[in-house]
Amino acid sequence: MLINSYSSASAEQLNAESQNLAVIGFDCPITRQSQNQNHIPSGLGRTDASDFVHELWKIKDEPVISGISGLCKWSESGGFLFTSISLTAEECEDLEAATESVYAELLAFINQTEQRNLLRFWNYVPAINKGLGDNENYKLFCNGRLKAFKQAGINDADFPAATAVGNVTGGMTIYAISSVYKGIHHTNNKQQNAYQYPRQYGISSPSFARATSLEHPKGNLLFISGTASIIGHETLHEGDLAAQLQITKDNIFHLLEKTGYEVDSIQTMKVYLRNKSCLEESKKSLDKDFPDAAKIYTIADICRSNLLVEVECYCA
Ligand code: 3EB
Repeated sequence: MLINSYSSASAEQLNAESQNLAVIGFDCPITRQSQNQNHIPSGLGRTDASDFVHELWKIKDEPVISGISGLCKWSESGGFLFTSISLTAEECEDLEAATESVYAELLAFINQTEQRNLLRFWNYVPAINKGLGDNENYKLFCNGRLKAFKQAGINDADFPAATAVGNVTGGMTIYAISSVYKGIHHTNNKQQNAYQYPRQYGISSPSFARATSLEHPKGNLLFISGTASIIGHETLHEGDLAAQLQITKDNIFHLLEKTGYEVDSIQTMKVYLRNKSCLEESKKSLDKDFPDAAKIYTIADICRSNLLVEVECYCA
């Protein structure tokens, strides 16, 4: 079964462990050297109070094979494939073109493997709120992503669960989990499908599902996408952290209910905070409703500048 956890071990310690599909790093720059390590730099920050150093993905009791193909770093175990590409700041100066080519390469690589069913994408984009209107970086990213998906013949109903937030280091890291097993992509009845958002949110709508689940012989699993204080297509409670957290939790409860997962099936919650000052209130709010889930609090810009917090979940 696919296991997600958080670790306080160093990169050196984790490099010596052979069973990790992926070791995700925080508070470290996206450089050329980082391409060669068994380590994926997220570009995200941590808060001073953080007791984690890395995020880990592994398969219980299964060997891992890994390699590099072009820009793709990949690892494979138990029917799951983890693939990532990182670009330095200079390499993503034209963000739309860079995103399109990264997605084209990731999708082409994944599609020629046995694990070609897309389950989950993470997108850590530079200065995501920089630029005005249709030139905001998030919107340029959405243009590049949608072009690559279309070019690969992947349409709305096939988009997997995802997160897209702004990193704090510059550069861009995109990573994906795919599988030999086909996932089921879910909508949120309280939210408009992101791929059908109206024109005001950009030329290209965001290409993701609200959640993706998998019925797996060794146990079912569910990825809940980055979830925020949005109802319909509108941001609610601008500037009010407590209220944004409540809407976010309501959306997560709805997705759990719709997909048939219990609250205590949530293994991990990865929380993205626009400001360090959001930490205490967010912890209080999430610990109250999800006491048993392991949580990390990262510093990231949320893709809409009026959102303070976003939360994703992995359930198994
Ligand atoms: C939203 O619901 C908030 O563009 O891949 C959440 C998860 C969000 C994924 C993406 C964006 C993405 O529209 C933002």
